Amino acid sequence: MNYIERVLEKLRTENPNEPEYHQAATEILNGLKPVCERHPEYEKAALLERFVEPERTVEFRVPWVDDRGAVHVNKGYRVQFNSAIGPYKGGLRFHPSVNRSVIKFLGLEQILKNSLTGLPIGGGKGGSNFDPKGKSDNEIMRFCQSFMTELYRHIGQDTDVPAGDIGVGGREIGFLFGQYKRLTGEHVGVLTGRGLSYGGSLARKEATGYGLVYMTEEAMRVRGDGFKGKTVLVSGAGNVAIYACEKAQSLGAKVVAMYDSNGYIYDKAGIKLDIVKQIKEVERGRISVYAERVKGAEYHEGCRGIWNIPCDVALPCATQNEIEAESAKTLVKNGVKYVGEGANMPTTLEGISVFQNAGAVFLPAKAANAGGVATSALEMAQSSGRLFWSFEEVDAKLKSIMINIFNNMSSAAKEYGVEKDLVAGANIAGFKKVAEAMTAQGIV
Ligand code: NDP
Ligand code: 2IT
Repeated sequence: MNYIERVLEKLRTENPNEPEYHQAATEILNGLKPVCERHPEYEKAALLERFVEPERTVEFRVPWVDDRGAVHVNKGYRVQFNSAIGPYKGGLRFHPSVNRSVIKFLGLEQILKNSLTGLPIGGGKGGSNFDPKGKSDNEIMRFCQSFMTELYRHIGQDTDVPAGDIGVGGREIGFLFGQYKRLTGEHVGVLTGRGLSYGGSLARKEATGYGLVYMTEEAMRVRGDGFKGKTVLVSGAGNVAIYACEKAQSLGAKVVAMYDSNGYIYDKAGIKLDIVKQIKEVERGRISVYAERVKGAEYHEGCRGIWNIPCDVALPCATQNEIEAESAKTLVKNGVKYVGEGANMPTTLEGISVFQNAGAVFLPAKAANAGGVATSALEMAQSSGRLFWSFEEVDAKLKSIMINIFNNMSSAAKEYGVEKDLVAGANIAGFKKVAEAMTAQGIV
């Protein structure tokens, strides 16, 4: 067994029943093979063993009372994975599927994603198996207050800075921030994705989706191609999906389908995004309503069917493992040319191989969706400097960060002899800086 196989074997044995964590670690470490061959000193320093082990995992009880007076208890998590290059940074996810494995896969990915941004942020992630669906604003507030009543002692503007993820948007960040401030008395940049009236940054809301499209556009540009006239599928109908759709449309693409966890809409004439925003951002309703409001649009129960729609570009922006091998094969058969991952790990390992073997351009999540956390880091900079930048300023920085990441992962892939493999390129480019910082800081 070589070094990487031994590390993966140890990880699987010591962390049984954590399939998402195993999947992310396998993808990352396999991509690092050429780096470890070039740097035998990493094995002597057990660098990979340290890299895949969180510095700290906090697991806690979150009790709360619903509107009828019934008491509920959820699990809360914060995994502080790696602080080699900066304070822990990463979102909070509220979704019934959240468990230790999901938070650890997200945290591990986050280390390399944050490194790729070029900004000084380490990796962390957190969340709860709380299901926000169907809850009143008051229930959401009470849950967030209870969650923060434990979390506040573990975070800080210079130690660990959470943000949003699935189920955690502007409303939740507001409630979480209010409780943090009440407990500590400090109005500081301890959370990002804050509202504009209390320390947030312009363009943070749009950043992940816009960033994804900026990177995909760059991948097209170097091939003499562009979004104009392209047919695009966007999965999800949340924060990332909506702003990916908006930017792709503004570049002349036709987005024909989106979904939420119940089913997908197909609008041959092109999605009317103002209607999606009204349903999802204002009414917090189901995407099925779109087909009731838009003539000619179809609604289909179930999500997977979306990948049967022929397209040039697929932008999975909902959740992990939404594209498995079968869906990837269908997309390839129907002529997909670009796949940009807006969600974290939306493609299975087998699905990635299908795309790469077919010669589709595959932009991996840790690079393609890094625009969100990069703009969070810009929000942190504005908080520390007591500054407020214009939308144009933040958006221009975001775009240049995404193009830099694209160039860095492409050249890392080339440098290590895996030219077409941007998955390996992203892992290598992200890991180099983390490895250097960990090495410089000794065995910690
Ligand atoms: P939101 O909660 O705003 O939206 C999530 C969307 O995905 C909803 O439409 C939701 O549908 C759908 N979805 C969630 N789980 C499932 C599921 N199991 N099956 C089908 N659909 C599902 O989250 P975001 O848009 O913020 O996050 C989407 C993805 O992007 C996640 O993978 C997240 O980790 C990643 N990401 C987010 C960033 C950010 O800045 N927000 C930054 C980088 C990555 P429903 O409403 O029915 O649950
Ligand atoms: O997955 C992610 O990068 C996020 N959910 C955003 C994290 C952040 O700190 O902005």
